[in-house]
Amino acid sequence: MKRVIIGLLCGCLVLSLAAGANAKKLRFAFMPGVADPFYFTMEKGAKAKAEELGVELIVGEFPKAWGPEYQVPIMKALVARGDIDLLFTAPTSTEALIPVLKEIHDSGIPIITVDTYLGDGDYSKPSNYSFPLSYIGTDNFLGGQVVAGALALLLDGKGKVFLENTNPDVSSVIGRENGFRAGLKIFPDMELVGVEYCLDVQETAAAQTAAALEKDRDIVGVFGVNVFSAQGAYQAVVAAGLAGAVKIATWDATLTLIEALKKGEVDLILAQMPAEMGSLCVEWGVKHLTEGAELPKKVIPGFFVFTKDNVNDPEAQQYIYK
Ligand code: T6T
Repeated sequence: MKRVIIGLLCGCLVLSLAAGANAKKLRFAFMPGVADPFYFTMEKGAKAKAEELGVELIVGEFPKAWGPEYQVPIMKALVARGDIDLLFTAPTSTEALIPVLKEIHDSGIPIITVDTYLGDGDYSKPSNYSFPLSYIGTDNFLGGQVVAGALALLLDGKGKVFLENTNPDVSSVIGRENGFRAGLKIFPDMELVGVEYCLDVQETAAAQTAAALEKDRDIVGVFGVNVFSAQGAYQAVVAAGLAGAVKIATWDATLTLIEALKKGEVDLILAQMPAEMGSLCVEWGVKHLTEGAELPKKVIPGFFVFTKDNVNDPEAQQYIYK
C-alpha cells in the first residue's frame, strides 16, 4: 500500500513538472511615451515585477521625442512580432492613438494604458475608446490642485503665476493644468497670467518661460508640469537671475530637479510613482490572463511632494526617479 501511494505521488510530481515545462511563458510588451527618466523608472518597476512573476517583458525603443509620429511606428513594429500576450503603453495623444490601439486590441492583444489615457479616460462607459482593460496612472487633476495650493501658500495667497505645459492633447499634462486652474480659484488674489506649450522640448520651455518673465515682471510663481517643461522653466528663472524671487513648482522627481531643490532654486516637486505603475501593469496583466481577473477601470497610485524640508529624509529617497 505504502509503495502504491509513493508511486502515485511520484507520478503526480512528474506530470506537474511536465505541465510546468510546457506552460507558455507570458510575453508582455511595454511601449513608453518618450525617452525620459519617468519612463526609464517605469521600465525598471515593470522589469522587476516581470522577473518575479516569470513574464518575458519586451520593451519598445524609447521614442526620441513626444508624439504619435514617433511612438506609433515603434509600437506597430513591436506588436507585429505576433507573439505578444498583452501591451501596456502611454498613449501620446488622447485622440490620435484611439484607432491605432483599437486595431491592436482587435487583433487579440489586450491593452492597459499607463500614465496617460484615451478620450476622457472613462473606460467604464461604452465608447470607441473604452476597450483598454484599465488606466493605471496618477490622478493628475488632483496633483495639479495640490501644486496650486502649495504654490499659493509659498506666495501668501497672492500674485501672478505662469504655467509651462507640453502638449494640449495629452491627458496627463492637461489634467495637471486643469487641476492647477481649479486649485487657484480658491485664492482670489492669485492670477494665472499665461500658459505655453513646449511640445515636450526643454529648450522651447526655457525660451517660452523667459519670454513670459520678460513680458510680465510681476510674475512671482511658475509651474512646470513635467520633466522637460519643468526643467526648462527652472533654467529660464535661473538665467533671468530670479531664482528665489520667483517660486518654482515642478512635477517629476528627476535628479536635476532634486539637486535644484536642494540648492533652493526650486521650491517643490511632485513625484509620481512610475516604478509602481510599471509593476502594477505586469501584476494586473498576469492576474487577468491567468485567473481571468477583471481589472478596475482605474488604478491610481499616489504621489509624493518634495520640499526643502523633506528632500533629505531617508524615506523620501525612494521617490526620486532612477
Ligand atoms: O510627466 C511624465 C508623464 O507623466 C507625462 O505623461 C509625460 O511627461 C513625463 O513623461 C515627464 O517627462
